[in-house]
Amino acid sequence: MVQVSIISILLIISTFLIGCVESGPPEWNLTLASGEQEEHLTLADLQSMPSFTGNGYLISTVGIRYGPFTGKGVRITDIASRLGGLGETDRLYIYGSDGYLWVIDSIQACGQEYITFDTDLKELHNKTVIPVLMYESDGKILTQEDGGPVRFALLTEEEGIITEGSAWVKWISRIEMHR
Ligand SMILES: Nc1nc2c(c(=O)[nH]1)N[C@H]1C(S)=C(S)[C@@H](COP(=O)(O)O)O[C@H]1N2
Ligand SMILES: [Mo]
Repeated sequence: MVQVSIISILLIISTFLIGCVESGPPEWNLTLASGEQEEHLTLADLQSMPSFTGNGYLISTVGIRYGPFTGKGVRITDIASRLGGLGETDRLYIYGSDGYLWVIDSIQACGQEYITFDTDLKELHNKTVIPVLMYESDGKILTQEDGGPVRFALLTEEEGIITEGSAWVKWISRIEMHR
């Protein structure tokens, strides 16, 4: 009797442990919303879309520099196209899973009108950046600490251009088209 209950307790414990290992963290997905319509993209969906690879280098409000590194992701203009395209007066609302929100218009979606600096932190004017949903940094999947699995990023063709960190929305979870 005692042996039977020990075996059943072990069975229950092992089932529980296997359950824990199998469940893991919930799978990430991105909600794209336009009016009443919603679409959900997995990381694999994003990785199968055309990508852009370029230079990433940001500075936080308190002056911490992250980079330089090579970032890879899907252009925000390609995401906007999936949502029917971004007109002159439309806006994209880009949300992090913590509720952080960054709003861009069609000019910013095309990479203009961002604050950029050279490596001496002298402000540069009229620099075009390439805004992407970044899922890779220096060839590796983005960590949670770096805003992964997917972060809004301002990449550049040219090296040595620093962008202002507040646009780099971490833990992207939802993008809404507002017309
Ligand atoms: N989801 C999310 N993304 C975010 C933020 C945030 O609070 N939540 N802070 C922004 C700001 S203000 C900066 S400067 C950069 C870098 O912030 P960190 O140094 O706190 O990582 O991330 C940006 N992305
Ligand atoms: Mo910031």
